[in-house]
Amino acid sequence: MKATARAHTNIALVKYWGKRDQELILPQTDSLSLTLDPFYTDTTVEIDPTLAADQLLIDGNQVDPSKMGKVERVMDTIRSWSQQNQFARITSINHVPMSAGLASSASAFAALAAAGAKAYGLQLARRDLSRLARRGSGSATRSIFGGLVQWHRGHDDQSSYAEPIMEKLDFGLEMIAILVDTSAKKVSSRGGMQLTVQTSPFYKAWKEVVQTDMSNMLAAIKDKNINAIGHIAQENALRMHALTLSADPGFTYFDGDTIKAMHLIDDLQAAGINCYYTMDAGPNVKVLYDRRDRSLILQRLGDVFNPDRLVVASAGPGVTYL
Ligand code: 2P0
Repeated sequence: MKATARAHTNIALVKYWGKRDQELILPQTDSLSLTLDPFYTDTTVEIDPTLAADQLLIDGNQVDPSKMGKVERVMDTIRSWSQQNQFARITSINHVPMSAGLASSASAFAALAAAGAKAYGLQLARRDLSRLARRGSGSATRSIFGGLVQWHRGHDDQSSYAEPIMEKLDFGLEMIAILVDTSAKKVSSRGGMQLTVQTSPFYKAWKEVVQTDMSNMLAAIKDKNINAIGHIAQENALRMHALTLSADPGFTYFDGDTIKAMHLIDDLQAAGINCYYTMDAGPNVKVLYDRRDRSLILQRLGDVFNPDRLVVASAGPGVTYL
């Protein structure tokens, strides 16, 4: 009747950027991410037979029922799979600083899927938990697992799930987020990716890019080759952002400081310091590197950006019950 789960956010190294089914959230391509340790969501789901609808409290604030569409999609699926029709009280606490510019939807929907399934008595394999989380938000599919995770595009609901590539990292891949701007984004990922699929003349080429990047990335992970992982992630991110520029109307998530950070990392690379950048649906820049180089890179980034705008994140675990 009541369960609490914790799930962590993730950063995509090969990006998901487009759906082929809006209802089930079936993606156009595979994607691959690193689950992050410091940022997570704790969610409790408690069935309450007296409720006439689900209730949601996020960080202590009641959410308007008209804004619960994504949550309802997950909860309705749980009710359908468990053949129950009762509603629940859902309480969610984000330990993802809104200011970090890291998507909390990945951790939020992964935690909701895990807590909801348990509260309703479903005993789901983690693969099926990832299919359930997928209905809330694409990136949540991957947050069921820790470490490096692949989301298979699949050909239908059953075959589109996430799978761990390496749950416990035994090499030094790490990330620093440079928080260049913390205001709300103007174009949602959901709207932005849909516009891109519909209007970018480069979308077909993107699907081919992802196929190549996925196989090269899997090989680089097998070799524990951080430079190859970083290089592929950086090129993949640039090509994703080239898609937004090529949409109609074209748009970008970058702002001036995004470009400034990219140039700084290019300069560090040219000076022989191995670090790479990736950006998601927002202006913040995430730097990938070997943890041995952490203090040197933090120092160089701190020469240009305020050190309190730099957040270090290492690999994190998959979903757990509290
Ligand atoms: C990713 N992003 O692979 C990509 C890269 C942002 C850039 O997944 O519509 O919140 O809920 O499935 O997962 C962010 O989009 O979108 C995202 P929906 P989601 O991490």
